[in-house]
Amino acid sequence: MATVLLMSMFVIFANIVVGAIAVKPPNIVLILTDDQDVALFGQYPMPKTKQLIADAGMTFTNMFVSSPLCCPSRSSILTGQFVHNHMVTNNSQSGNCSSTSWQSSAEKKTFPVYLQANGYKTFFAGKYLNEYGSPQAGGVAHVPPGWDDWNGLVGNSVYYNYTLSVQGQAESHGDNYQQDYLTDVIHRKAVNFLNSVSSRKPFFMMLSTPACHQPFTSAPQYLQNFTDRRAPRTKHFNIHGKDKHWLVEKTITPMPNDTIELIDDFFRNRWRTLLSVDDMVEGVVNKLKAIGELNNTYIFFTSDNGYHLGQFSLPYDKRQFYDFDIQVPLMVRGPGVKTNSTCQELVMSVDLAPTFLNIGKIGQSTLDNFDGMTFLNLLTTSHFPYSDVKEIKSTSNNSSPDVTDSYFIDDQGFVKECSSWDAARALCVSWHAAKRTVRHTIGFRESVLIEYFGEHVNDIPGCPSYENQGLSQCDTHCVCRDSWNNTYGCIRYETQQNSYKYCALQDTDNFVEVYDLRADPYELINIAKTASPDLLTKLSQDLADLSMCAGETCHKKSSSSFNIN
Ligand SMILES: *[C@@H]1O[C@H](CO)[C@@H](O)[C@H](O)[C@H]1NC(C)=O
Ligand SMILES: *[C@@H]1O[C@H](CO)[C@@H](O)[C@H](O)[C@H]1NC(C)=O
Ligand SMILES: *[C@@H]1O[C@H](CO)[C@@H](O)[C@H](O)[C@H]1NC(C)=O
Ligand SMILES: *[C@@H]1O[C@H](CO)[C@@H](O)[C@H](O)[C@H]1NC(C)=O
Ligand SMILES: *[C@@H]1O[C@H](CO)[C@@H](O)[C@H](O)[C@H]1NC(C)=O
Ligand SMILES: *[C@@H]1O[C@H](CO)[C@@H](O)[C@H](O)[C@H]1NC(C)=O
Ligand SMILES: *[C@@H]1O[C@H](CO)[C@@H](O)[C@H](O)[C@H]1NC(C)=O
Ligand SMILES: *[C@@H]1O[C@H](CO)[C@@H](O)[C@H](O)[C@H]1NC(C)=O
Ligand SMILES: *[C@@H]1O[C@H](CO)[C@@H](O)[C@H](O)[C@H]1NC(C)=O
Ligand SMILES: [Ca+2]
Repeated sequence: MATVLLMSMFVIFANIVVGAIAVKPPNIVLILTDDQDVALFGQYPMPKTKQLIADAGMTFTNMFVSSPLCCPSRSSILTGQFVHNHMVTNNSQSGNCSSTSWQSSAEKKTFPVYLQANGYKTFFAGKYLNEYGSPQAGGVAHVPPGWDDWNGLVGNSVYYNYTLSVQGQAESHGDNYQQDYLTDVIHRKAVNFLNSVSSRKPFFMMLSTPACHQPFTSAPQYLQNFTDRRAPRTKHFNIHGKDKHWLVEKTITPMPNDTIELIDDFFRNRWRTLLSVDDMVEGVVNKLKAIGELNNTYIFFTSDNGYHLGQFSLPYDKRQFYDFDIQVPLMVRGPGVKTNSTCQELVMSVDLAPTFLNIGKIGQSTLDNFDGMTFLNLLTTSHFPYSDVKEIKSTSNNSSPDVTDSYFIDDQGFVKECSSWDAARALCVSWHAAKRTVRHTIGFRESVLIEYFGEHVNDIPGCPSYENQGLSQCDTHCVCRDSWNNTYGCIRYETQQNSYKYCALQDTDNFVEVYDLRADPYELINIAKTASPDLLTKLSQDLADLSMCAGETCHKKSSSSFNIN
């Protein structure tokens, strides 16, 4: 009897041990850049990242953020919630950016809290939320919950002369490149952390770089790169937006020469800062390989919002609802992720948190509480049919290749990838057939919600006539980049048949912009006055519904089938 009991106890014990080894969840690395676009070839200057993440995994061609501004967007990444649920509406504490109210509510339910409780060792380095570390919000002593190893930047992105909160203690940095360049500091801290991880405990690592945000300070060895380049002259570059909302109408077209010079300078400097991120990606991947964890680690690479440089004569910034500001890169590699693959499914920043929890084997009932949905099934190939195609024959016949796209359709209808792009002439000078595998869309989600609250300040330096007018970010000949009434909700649909965007502004005109992105990918023609009333009713109703969703209702509403042709 005793022997039998002992035997069965041994069996149970052995199972637990074997089980524990077998089910150690994969590690996760999230690399989050600041203000890196898709529309202006933001991924182009990163050849090592392309090789080590994109070619080794999956590239998403339809990844959107919940709001095109740092603090609201980052709060969505952390909580997996839309802005109307986490209530971080702008970059100020009064708009809940890292505010005491955020700390006592939404921050307690960010994804690292769940991962840590489920046995992950968690590490953070870099920019967190723009108001993090301010004295009114607990200063550097406030270490956000869920992080075992905390290295949070005080304030907004900078490259030198900053303070980090290292486990709640201030660590000051000056401007010595070898010691202080923030992207490199994040790189070194990440490698040190990887030296300390145990092979028995999974880890989560978030590396949040200042690149390629203002002030665009590159490492000294990269100051001379890209001198021959200039900002892409996209189809919407330096043209006046037609039938667009008030703030866009107020821009100057053609842009003055000094504005264009500034834009070209910003473009080059943004790319230069990304070269250090590229080095960091290489360093982290090599270290993961050296410690034997690379094949059990998912690496996600994305950004908190897009960017524009001269589109519709908006000099520079984000904060608008056009694709250039709301679309961001997303590349993922990891166990079971098909190499060299592309996924066209609509995914969002709010999906990241539930996807991490899914990888961490946290139960579906917890995942259901997030506004976003896990896309782990899209990453691993076993659940869906997909087609491997060597060269993709397009059904459309566009005889003039769109040289502003890294992928374009040649006059025989084949998809080509640009391999050498002449920025000065805005020409693709050589290309090869696109060889990526493309997965047919399965309708993971059909719509995304974007919410934005326009910022305004009273004091407008250099533009006295704009004081106390409800505007902000005015420079480059007093063109303003934001205003109280640049406040909007948008729904963007993407199905196999249709691609629409519907945006409703909360301004004195209740202005509406609607785009048919299949027919008009550059959002040149606002069809709000010409579209069928049925379509407009459907779009505005779906926007209203999604704007009030929470948790599971967001999943249902964003996937509801689209019936209008
Ligand atoms: C991905 O494709 C590129 C060419 O586009 C090739 O050089 C590379 O070896 C491929 N990588 C993998 C992991 O299949
Ligand atoms: C800040 O967050 C709290 C808690 O979620 C919410 O009640 C409040 O309305 C938010 N403030 C703003 C300005 O959105
Ligand atoms: C850093 O701060 C020092 C002292 O205030 C200043 O002299 C230096 O120019 C700053 N460096 C940068 C890159 O801003
Ligand atoms: C940056 O410039 C250096 C020096 O010209 C060059 O060796 C290097 O290949 C460039 N790097 C990239 C990624 O363009
Ligand atoms: C602006 O630049 C264009 C093209 O380089 C040039 O033709 C024009 O004279 C410049 N205008 C001014 C005011 O400098
Ligand atoms: C990772 O690679 C090691 C050594 O090549 C192997 O023993 C291990 O099973 C692999 N793990 C996974 C998850 O593939
Ligand atoms: C595509 O366009 C070319 C040039 O206009 C034409 O010759 C060809 O027949 C077209 N092909 C199709 C499939 O429409
Ligand atoms: C941020 O939002 C709060 C609450 O609505 C508002 O009082 C504050 O003025 C906003 N900040 C800016 C810079 O617009
Ligand atoms: C937007 O706000 C500006 C600044 O307060 C104001 O001049 C303009 O009339 C407003 N436009 C609309 C459509 O609300
Ligand atoms: Ca940002």
